Amino acid sequence: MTTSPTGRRFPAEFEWGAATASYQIEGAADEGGRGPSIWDTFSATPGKVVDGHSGKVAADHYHRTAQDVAMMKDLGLHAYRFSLAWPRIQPTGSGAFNPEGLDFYSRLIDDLLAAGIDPVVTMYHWDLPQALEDAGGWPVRDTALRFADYARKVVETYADRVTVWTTLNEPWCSAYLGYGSGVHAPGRTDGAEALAAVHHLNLAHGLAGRAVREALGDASTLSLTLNLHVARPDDPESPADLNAVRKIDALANRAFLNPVLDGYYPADLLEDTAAVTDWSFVEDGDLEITHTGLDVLGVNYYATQRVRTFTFDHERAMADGHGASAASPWIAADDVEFLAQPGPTTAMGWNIDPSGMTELLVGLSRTYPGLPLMITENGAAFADTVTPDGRVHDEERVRYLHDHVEAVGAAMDAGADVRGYFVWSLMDNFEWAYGYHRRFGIVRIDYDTLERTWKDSAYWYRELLRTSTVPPVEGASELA
Ligand code: IFM
Repeated sequence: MTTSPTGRRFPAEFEWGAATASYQIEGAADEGGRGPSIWDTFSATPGKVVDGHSGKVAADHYHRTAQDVAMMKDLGLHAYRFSLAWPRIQPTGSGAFNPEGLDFYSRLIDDLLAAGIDPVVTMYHWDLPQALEDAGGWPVRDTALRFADYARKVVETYADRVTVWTTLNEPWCSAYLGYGSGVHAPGRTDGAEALAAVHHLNLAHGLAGRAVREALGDASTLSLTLNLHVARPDDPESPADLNAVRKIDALANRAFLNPVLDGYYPADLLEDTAAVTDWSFVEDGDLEITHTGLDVLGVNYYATQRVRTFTFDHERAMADGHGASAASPWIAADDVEFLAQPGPTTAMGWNIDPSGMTELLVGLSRTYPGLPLMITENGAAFADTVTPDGRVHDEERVRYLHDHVEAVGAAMDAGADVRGYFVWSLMDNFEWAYGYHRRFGIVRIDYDTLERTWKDSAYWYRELLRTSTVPPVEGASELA
C-alpha cells in the first residue's frame, strides 16, 4: 500500500538519513586490533550499566556491515551518519595506527558509496581510548592534542571519499556526564574537571577542524553535533526562573556555541562557575583555534526541560534523609531544579514536545543567520513488543517521528535553513548506562539471534523518503 500524500512536502534535495555510533552497534570489541575504550572499562565496572551490559557484541554490525548497508539501501537512505571508533583506529590513542581498523571503515565507506549513500562521519562519539583516560582523559590538554593527530590521520585516509566531517558528538555528554555526574564513562564526579573537559573538547574540535579544512579546502563540510537544551522557565514571569534558564543555557548551549562560532566563553558562564574553577586551562590562542565557524551545525533534539530556581532548605533535606545529594551534571547550578512536565513521555522518561524542535531551530537561525542546520539525531525509545505476526507495530514511535519531522518543516517555514534529518537510530543498540534496556531503533535487533526486523516506523520512514512527503501515522503498519 502507498499512502496518499496529504502531509508536508520536503524539498527534493533535503538529506534524509539514519544515525548510529560505533560503541553502540559494532561489537567485536576485542577483534581487529581494537584497543580498550573507557566504555569497555565502565561497562565492566559493577553497578555502572544496568545488568552489566556492554558493547562487546552489541548489534554485531562489525560482522554484518554488508547486510546493514543493503538494509540502508532498501530503506532509501540518502545518507548514513556513523562514528569512527578511535581505539579501533589508534588502539592507545597515540602512536601507531591500526591498519585493520582503518580498513574496516574504508570498506564501509566504499559499500555506502556503492549503494548511493553519503557517508557522514563523526570522529568521536564517546569511546575514548582507555590509555588516554589513564593519562588524564578530557580534563587534560594533551587529550585534545592527541585527538588532533588522530583527526589528521582519518581525514587524510578518507578525504578522497568523505567530505562531511563531524568532529564530536554531544560534547555536553562527554564532559558533564563523564566527569560531572559520572553516569557515563569514565564515571568521574568533579565539577572543575568537567569544565576543563568542556574546554579541551572545544579545543579538540578546533584542532580537528583545521585538519579537515587543510585536507579538503573548499570541498569540506565541517560540522559539530550538539545536544542543545531547550530550557523553559516554570514561571515565565519569575526573574529567578528566567535566571535558571540562563544558567542552563550557558552551561549546555553557549559553552559550546560561543567558543566555536563566536570565539569566546560567555562572561556569565565564567562568573557562575568561578567558585569551581578559574578557567586557567584556557591558554592564549585557544579561542582562535576553537573559533572554526561551521559549514553546518549538527543538532540533536529529543525533548525540552522545565526549570526553576529553588532555595535549598538544608534542615528539611537532612530531615528527609537527602543530606548528601548525588553528583549533578549541572556544575555550579545547585539552585536549578528540573521539573517533571505534563504530557506523554518516552521510555527514557523524556517529555514529547515537538514544538521545542521548532523553537530551537528558529532560535538558532536568528542567532546565527546563514548557518545551515542539520538534525543529526531525533528519535524515541519505547518498550516495543513483537506481535504474533512477527512484526513490531511501534505506533508511538511513528507518531513521534511524524510530529518531529513536521516540526522541522515548521521551522523551515519560519526561515530556518535546515538541510537534513537523521533518525536516531537505524537499529536498536547499546543505550549507554541503560544497556540494552532502551530501544531507539526503527529496526529491531533480537539480541539472542541478532536478527534485524523492520518496525512499522522503518516502513513509514521508507515511505517518507520515497515520496519526500510526510505520510500519515495511521496506516503505517500497512506500508510493509
Ligand atoms: O543513544 C544516544 C546517542 O548516543 C547520543 N544521543 C542521544 C541518544 C539517545 O540517548
